[in-house]
Amino acid sequence: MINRKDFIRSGLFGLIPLSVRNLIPQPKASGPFPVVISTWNTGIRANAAAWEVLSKGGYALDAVETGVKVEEADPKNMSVGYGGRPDREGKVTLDACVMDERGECGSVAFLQDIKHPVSVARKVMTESPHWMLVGEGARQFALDQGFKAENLLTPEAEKAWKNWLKNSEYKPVINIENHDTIGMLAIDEQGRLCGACTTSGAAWKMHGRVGDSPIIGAGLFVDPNVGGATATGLGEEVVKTAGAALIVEFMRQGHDPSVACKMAVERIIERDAANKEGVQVGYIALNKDGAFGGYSILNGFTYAVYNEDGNRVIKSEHLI
Ligand code: SD4
Repeated sequence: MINRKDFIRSGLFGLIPLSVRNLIPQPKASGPFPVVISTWNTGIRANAAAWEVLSKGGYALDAVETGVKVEEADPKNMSVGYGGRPDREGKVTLDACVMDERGECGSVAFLQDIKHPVSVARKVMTESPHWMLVGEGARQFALDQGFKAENLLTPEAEKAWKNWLKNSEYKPVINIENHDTIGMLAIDEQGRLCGACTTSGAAWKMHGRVGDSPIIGAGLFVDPNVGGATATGLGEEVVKTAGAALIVEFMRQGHDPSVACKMAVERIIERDAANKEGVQVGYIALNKDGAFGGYSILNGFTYAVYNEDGNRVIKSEHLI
């Protein structure tokens, strides 16, 4: 006799029409829930805000949105939202996405003047017939939804840009001094797994450049039957190996989250080993049972976890 869990794992569950599937009693959440995990040391503050939602029995999507908004609003975080480093034209352009426990998603890219791109991404998911809006279209949509336009270039970020202009040298390097994109995954008390990712992207990028962070399957992916993964680092490398989706597929094959992240990091190296000098990518993953892990190419990547054991930073294992 096949049990419900094995039946879902077999893939046959997916063949049942959604209307019938919803009538089948959902399994009781099994993990040490709630749990929230996010990229870098700064994730600790974002986790604390997400925990406020989760610990009151709130919804994982509200938790990840609330959590990453802390970083979007912080002018000291020069990789996300307000205060983010601009592109080479001096424009702050933002990328963000969300994915929920149903596998629904919303995304914005190359968005200007709006402090909370993650909330616009959520609106794209819930209030538009599309999954992604970019540039001026995304900005107009945000204004129509009641978001207000504001200048996101802080004096500090402008100063850093003017300094950079002196040599105008672009090195696509993401390291300990040039990071903080926040990717966050959470499971709420009911076992709902949701994720969000938000960034101002690579500093001094070309105007119009979009990274991995708003790309579903690259910067973020959630499969409610398996788990979720999210990325930070050099987006071009993450996209070329479909990083987050790859990790979810490795977890589907039975690998632990940290092993799945390691395998995805190795895939980046395998693809083009000759050109990886100084390239950093860090992944974190959370499976549907609440197990988590992370892995990066280079030393220096950290992530923050909040669960029943408290909120703490974990130094990621790394390849090099
Ligand atoms: C990007 N992945 O736009 C982002 C940058 C990043 O920490 O993660 N910075 O490529």
